[in-house]
Amino acid sequence: MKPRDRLRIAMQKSGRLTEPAQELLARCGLKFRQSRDKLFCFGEGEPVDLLLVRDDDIPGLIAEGVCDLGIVGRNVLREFQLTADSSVPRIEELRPLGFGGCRLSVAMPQEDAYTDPSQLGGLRIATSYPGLLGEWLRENGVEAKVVMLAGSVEIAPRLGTADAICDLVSSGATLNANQLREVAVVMESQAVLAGPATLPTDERGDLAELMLRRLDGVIQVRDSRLVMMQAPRDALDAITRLLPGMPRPTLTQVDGEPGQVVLQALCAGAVSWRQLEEMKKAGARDMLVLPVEKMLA
Ligand code: PRT
Ligand code: ZN
Repeated sequence: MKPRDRLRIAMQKSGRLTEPAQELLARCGLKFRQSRDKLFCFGEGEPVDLLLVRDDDIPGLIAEGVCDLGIVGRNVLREFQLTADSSVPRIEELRPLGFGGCRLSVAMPQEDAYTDPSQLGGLRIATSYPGLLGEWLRENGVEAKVVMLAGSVEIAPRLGTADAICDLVSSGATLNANQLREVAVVMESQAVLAGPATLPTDERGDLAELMLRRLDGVIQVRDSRLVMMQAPRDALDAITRLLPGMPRPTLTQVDGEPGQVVLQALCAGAVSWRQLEEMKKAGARDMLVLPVEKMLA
């Protein structure tokens, strides 16, 4: 097989992660042309292509070397790490991506009492994540029967095929609709960039490094806000403490008002209404919170 000279990134073909992943890659300056079979998207400009697959296949495709990187839920990646054969190359989480947030939780029928994990002892727990659930049960010293189901896990208790479930939850509406109650969080998840533990040392490795650098820039910009306001000089400490990431603000003197300054600060994170109100109480006024488009140190 001829070695590939283009970087290949696997992502979900159609599902929850598809749109945000496409948007993230677009922000990294990548443009794609979709092929007729909708399996590949060819990069225009940069030598980076996409492979569109089911999310569950992504870690395996990276391990086999079919793809170099992948965008996948941490839940899918961790399950792969826990259940893959030891001869399979290790695939790591390279970056959290900040979308696709959810948690893998244990849920029980609403009427069942629950105070701690020991109550799951001897129960049948249905899940599509036997590796993650098994690890959590072991860590909590619980012996339960793990029932593997590929889908529709939430109906198992009503069907009588399980006593509890372990499944992904975001709003909790699905659990509610099935008269289930979340009782324990096994893991917090979000979409991540997955890749081999060591990147190749050839051109594709250089491309992967470039992607990581761009991604870091995009994530940093996405999470940054430029905050501007006027404030009394003696309230600066109190105000700075309220700003996300406690930045070092730039100050400008206000003409004719020696006690007042205009403050400008680049913050690492969103600024809530509550934080703004507290800054106003501390004496700030004319506050502006602006998104950042690009940043180069
Ligand atoms: O076809 P393919 O295999 O690629 O897709 P899929 O059906 O396996 O995956 P998909 O698109 O449902 O999810 C992809 C990834 O999104 C998951 O691996 C998670 O990392 C992440 N994610 C985030 C979620 C959820 N939120 C989520 N809510 N995945 C699934 N759900 C389920 C949840 O289990 C429940 O059944 O969505 C339902 C609604 O959730 P509630 O709690 O809001 O009601
Ligand atoms: Zn899937």
